[in-house]
Amino acid sequence: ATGKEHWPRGEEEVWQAGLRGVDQDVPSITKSIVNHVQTSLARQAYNLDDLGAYQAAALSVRDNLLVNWNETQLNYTRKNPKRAYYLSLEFLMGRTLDNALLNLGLKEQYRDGIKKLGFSVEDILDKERDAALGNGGLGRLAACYLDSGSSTELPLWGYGLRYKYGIFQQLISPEGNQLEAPDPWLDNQNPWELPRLDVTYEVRFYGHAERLSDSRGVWQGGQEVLAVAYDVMIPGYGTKNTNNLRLWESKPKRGFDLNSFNAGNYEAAVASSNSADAITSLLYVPVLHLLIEILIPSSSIVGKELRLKQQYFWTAASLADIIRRFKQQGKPLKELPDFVAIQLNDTHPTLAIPELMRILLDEEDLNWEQAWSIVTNVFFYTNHTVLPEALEKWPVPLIEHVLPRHLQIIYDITGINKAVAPLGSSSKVTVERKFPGDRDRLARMSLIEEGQPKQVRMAHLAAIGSRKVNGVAELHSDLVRTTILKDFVEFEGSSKYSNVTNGITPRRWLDQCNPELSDLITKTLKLDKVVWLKDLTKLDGLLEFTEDAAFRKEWAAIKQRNKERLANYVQTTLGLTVRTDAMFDVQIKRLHEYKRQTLNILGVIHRYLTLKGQTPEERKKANPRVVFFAGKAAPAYYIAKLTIRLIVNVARVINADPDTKDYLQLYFLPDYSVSLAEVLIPASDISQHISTAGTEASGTSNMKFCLNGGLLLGTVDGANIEIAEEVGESNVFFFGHLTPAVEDLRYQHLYHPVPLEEKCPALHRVLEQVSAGLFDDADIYEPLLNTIRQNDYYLLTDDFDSYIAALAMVDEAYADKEEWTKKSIRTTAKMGKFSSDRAILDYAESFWNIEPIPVSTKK
Ligand code: T68
Repeated sequence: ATGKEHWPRGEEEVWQAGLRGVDQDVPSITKSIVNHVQTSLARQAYNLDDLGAYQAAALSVRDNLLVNWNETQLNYTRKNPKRAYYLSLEFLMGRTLDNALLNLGLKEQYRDGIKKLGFSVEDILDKERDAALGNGGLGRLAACYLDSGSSTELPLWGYGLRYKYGIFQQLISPEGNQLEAPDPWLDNQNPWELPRLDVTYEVRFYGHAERLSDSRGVWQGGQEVLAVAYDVMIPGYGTKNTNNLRLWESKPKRGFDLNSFNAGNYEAAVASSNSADAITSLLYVPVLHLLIEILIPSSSIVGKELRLKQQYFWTAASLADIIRRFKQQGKPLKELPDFVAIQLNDTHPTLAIPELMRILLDEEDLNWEQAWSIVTNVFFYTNHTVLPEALEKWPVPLIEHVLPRHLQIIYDITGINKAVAPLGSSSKVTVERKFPGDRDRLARMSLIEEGQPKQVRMAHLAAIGSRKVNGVAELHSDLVRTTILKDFVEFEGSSKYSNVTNGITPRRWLDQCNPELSDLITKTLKLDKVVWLKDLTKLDGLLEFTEDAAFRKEWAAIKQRNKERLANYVQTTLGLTVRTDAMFDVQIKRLHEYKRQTLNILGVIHRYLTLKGQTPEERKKANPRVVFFAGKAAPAYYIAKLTIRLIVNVARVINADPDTKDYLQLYFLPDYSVSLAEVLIPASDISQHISTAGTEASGTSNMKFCLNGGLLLGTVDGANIEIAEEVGESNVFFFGHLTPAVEDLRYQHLYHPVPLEEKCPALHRVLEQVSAGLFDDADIYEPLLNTIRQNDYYLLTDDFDSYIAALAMVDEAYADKEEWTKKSIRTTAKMGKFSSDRAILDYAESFWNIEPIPVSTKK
């Protein structure tokens, strides 16, 4: 397909010579870097620091990505395959340069070239700022899926928002309080994005909507905001395929209001332009905590409206872009589901459902049945939580104010105005006919929750508007089917409600973060590393080497060097000396009561008190441990912030105690990020995933630790269960009550409470010491301790003893170093299932019906 028709102008040979791509030998690389120093950065060798060298190297690598990106997009345009779009409000990308070098297979060439220019590749890589456009697991999952989409050559694009500020930077005050600072990550120019100032859409807010017929309407007036596209190239591993992540920036449609300006009212002149800019200025931090809403009900109204505007702005711009691309094929809209699949990452993009209905009904003149049939074959919805307080609901008056036409459509979908077809169904089967007289069921299933004010239940809208609904691990998907969406399963049948267990990209989470282990695996498996990194089940070839003492020695030595790398990081960033001959025990994740960092810190205190009560001789038998915590708390989440404060103050006391400091050290590492995870994960001997059973949908860091040969200490929850199934229960440390017991235990707490000193004396002793002021002022932690003493919703009092017993088993197992290393090898060997390539191919085959479209390597 490189016939003359593709050379619209000039001389073909000249074009062909130019199109041969970027030369990738070391001399060409140094030339390209120097060139960028001079002409892109306008600098010279004599004033070039590491940051400048990073920027020039990044621009040089970007040239390679752009060539591949262009070829990939041209290939898609020519072949017109069905495409999938991943709509996510969060993409937690971390750094790009190292990943791009590894995916392109250019790391060694750039290492040499950069060295020849007088810099070190490690120093340069360290200058890059994380792109932290996400909160936690949900955002990092989206980033792993993009890596896998490109690596498996699927036509998959991401759509998100280009926040000016990513997740806040976390500082820890001397008292141990979390302080938040802005993250102006774009202050240094970002070489990884391509502004597409010509790709813009207008997005409307407010105004008024009128009905024109049963299903059609018009929406006019209000505010119009411009969405501008920024494209981020997503290179595949070991392939030229390079997909696109399109991030929208908001911009005022008109510069400023001339009337106000002319009248001398400058503030009013820029007010509407400021409100347009505001839409994409900040990443929203979820406050998954009811209390805040109850205590300060109006505190967040402005914030809420902004969040709703973000969601609509992003879904409207993305849909407009997707439909424009589809229309270029000249096909009728009824074929949209044959060419487009849209995955909704949680309920955040659910407004896409009424928005597509609005486009099809009001702008494209389709009737309700035609439109609904298109919609319900285009969308797919992934749920990431069953915690009731985390399910999204929007007040009806707010939607009515911001999106009046969408509210009408939502009411039409729920059937209030369409008596024959409730729940948007185009068939005659309705909830009312299937369950006659069951009014409770209708109320439970309604998209609208009664109350003051009425609220729209976004999970219900996402479920009924989608072709498939999935949870993110087997247990979680079961809970979705049997709890929050039970009525929908009973109405629609269970085949629509399925599971895709999460995955992680082994490129970043093994090859990039743990290069020595990656090399050892490549050497041992005698496979090209591209082969096993693209088919991670190949890792099980390591099993036969568990009995090989020389191999075990190398394996353990790499873990040791990774521990030293982490200790080195702590020394240079915090000025603290970590002992590296101890077991490294790590818990890193967002701070939340359900994740139970509190259980961990109370366990640490228990260990400390036990050591303190021992003679020096007795202590010598202890397994020395270094415990690491990292994670951010939502700024308004008081209890989570108190937990951080407790950890920091316990650390201060323990690390200074001469009796125990050889046996127990404790660190809270500030400002957790993707890059910090890349240092922590390879260094862990054991990691903790200890949520109350049934609350952690999946977890993905559990997979990352195990892939790097760290063992898992956890509850029977989320993906921990599937990890144990793969690696064998003898290689994980499980404890705690199981999901089915949780409800009964909570009931007992409320109606048959047992005093703590009887129920769990060990925990009682720990709480007494905290209350007595052993670590800080006596009263400070009472609100935190009271969550445990009073109704203990997350069951710390029920699980504490079995948690302490599990910690003891970990100590015992670690005492036999050879046996421990065998467990470590077996764990890595059985992690093949958790590659995000497996997960994305599952979405591609079972949901989206899309296929790999490799860029031909022929010139
Ligand atoms: C996480 N969810 C789950 N949410 O907690 C975790 N929420 O079990 C799972 O492994 C992961 O998703 C991937 O499936 C989140 O990370 C959020 O960050 C979030 C953000 C905004 C609003 C609500």
